[in-house]
Amino acid sequence: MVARFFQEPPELGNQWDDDALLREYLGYTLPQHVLGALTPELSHLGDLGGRELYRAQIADRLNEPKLTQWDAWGHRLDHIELTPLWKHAKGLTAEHGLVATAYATDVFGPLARVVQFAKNHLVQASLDVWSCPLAMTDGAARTLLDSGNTALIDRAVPRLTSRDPSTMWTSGQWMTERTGGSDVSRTETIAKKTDDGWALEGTKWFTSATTSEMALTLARPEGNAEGSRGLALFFVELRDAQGRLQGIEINRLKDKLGTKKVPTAELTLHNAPAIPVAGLDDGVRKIASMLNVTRLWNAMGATWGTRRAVALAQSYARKRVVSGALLAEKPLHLDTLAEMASETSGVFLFAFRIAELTGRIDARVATDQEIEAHRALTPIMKLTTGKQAVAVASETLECFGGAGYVEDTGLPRILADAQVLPIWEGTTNVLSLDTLRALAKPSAAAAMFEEIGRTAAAGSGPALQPVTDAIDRALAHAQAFLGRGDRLGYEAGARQVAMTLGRTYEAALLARHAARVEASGGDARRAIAQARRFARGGIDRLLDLDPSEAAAAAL
Ligand code: MFK
Repeated sequence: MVARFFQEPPELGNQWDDDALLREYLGYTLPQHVLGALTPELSHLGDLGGRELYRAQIADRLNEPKLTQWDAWGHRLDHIELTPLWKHAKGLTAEHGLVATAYATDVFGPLARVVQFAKNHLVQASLDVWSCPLAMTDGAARTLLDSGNTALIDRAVPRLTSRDPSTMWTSGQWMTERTGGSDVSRTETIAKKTDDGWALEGTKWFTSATTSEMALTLARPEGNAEGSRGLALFFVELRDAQGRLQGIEINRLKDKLGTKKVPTAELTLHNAPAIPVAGLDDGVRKIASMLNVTRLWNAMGATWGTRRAVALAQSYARKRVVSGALLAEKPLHLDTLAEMASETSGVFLFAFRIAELTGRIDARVATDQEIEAHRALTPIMKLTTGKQAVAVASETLECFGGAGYVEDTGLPRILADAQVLPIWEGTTNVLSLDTLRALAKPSAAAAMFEEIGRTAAAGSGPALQPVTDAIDRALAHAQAFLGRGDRLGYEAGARQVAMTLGRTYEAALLARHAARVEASGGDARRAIAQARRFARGGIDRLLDLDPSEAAAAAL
């Protein structure tokens, strides 16, 4: 009889039990009684994320949202039917407060965002980018609260933060038009004054999660000046009391590389009723609260995406035999996994540190310096972690050889979904330029360098000395770059300096994490090894090239 070999697939366990980094981090970040009270819920979510929801996600693989534009009798419907897992996810969101927890500052104070994202971290990788509507829902709640518009706050915020699935709303964020998603100043949608308010006329080119109950969007009130200052921020309720879309047609769903379960649509707005959120101009500045929240969610997407990728690769390494030994026993494969795991820990610590700062700002206890550091570090976080997520996902597929390229293993989806992270919510280059704009304010630059320096100082010790040295060199290099006078060189190096700052901060956070684990009596060997590896792998990305060289090499 011929021997027949079948490879065991990777397996996931309880994602709370299996995630040492999350448990270590929460162990020193949350007060003991808070963590103790939360642990049963975190363990339950970890079990769902690694077992039931992961199995449902694999079973749901071929389902996609479906748009039905017309009924049999010619009525316009524009109904989007969501996938089964997404329908289930709404109940889970309300029950566990995946958005609402951020607003429970009465219970968790400034740590509400840490608690919120710890919960999300345990389930979102199994929920097919359901994080997209939640990001926008959370961003909309924050933006409305910041706007001071009490009528809209009363109407929408209790629904956006509801813990009851029958009353919970999600929100869209409609910024991108055919003129572009990066430079929104050319937005063509017009807001017209009507007898009883305002109505929007235009097209929106990328509206994610179009099944939401409301959206925040930009439009130019008739007669306003061109450019972004002439744009206003509007609140739109998509449906009337009978559930019919109000002045909105769904032209089609986008045919995308990944995020297949996200119903991303092209819309036409014709007489769509809308309410100004905060005056009739400066819409970009007024939607900035939303951008900062959705960028945090984006980095969190990188956090749970890389964590899932590495967990699968680690499981497989313990099952797959190659040339007489498990992959987990092969030095070269271990070296590859070490790289992936160190990047993943860097992503985690960066995103959760910004969650801490966001929580302090939300709870109104942040210092001016923290607010300025948060402003500069948010685009840096988003652009750094987005690129890391793609690199880790790509390496994960390679860890599985051919199986990583076969759709029904569920693995290619990880790469396809990761690839959106550097694109939406501001591309790497757009955010690099935003970083330079933020750092042009001397107090913001000082606050950011102070934050990185203080973090690095908390991560010192003999084993961490090479990390400290690498951080010092990279910071000095970045500071010298930011002081340069030539405009072209400054712009050409924007990504290099932003990436250097992002990776240097991650190295500092990794070192501080190792020191904290050690101080709490834990086994810090993994954390120290990751910090050292990360710093040695190259955190300084500044090349010091003349911009004319880029021009010569580019085209
Ligand atoms: C898993 C996670 C899922 C997440 C899913 C979300 C799906 C949603 C899909 C999408 O909608 S993708 C849309 C992506 N598009 C963007 O994210 C926009 C990218 N472009 C930028 O971010 C540009 O930098 C920007 C449009 C903001 C530039 O526009 P402008 O008009 O040139 O603005 P400018 O002059 O930089 O800023 C105007 C004001 O806003 C300034 O304030 P002042 O008027 O007081 O000077 C800025 O300081 C302020 N501002 C801009 N960005 C800010 C900000 N303030 C705080 N934080 C920021 N991030």
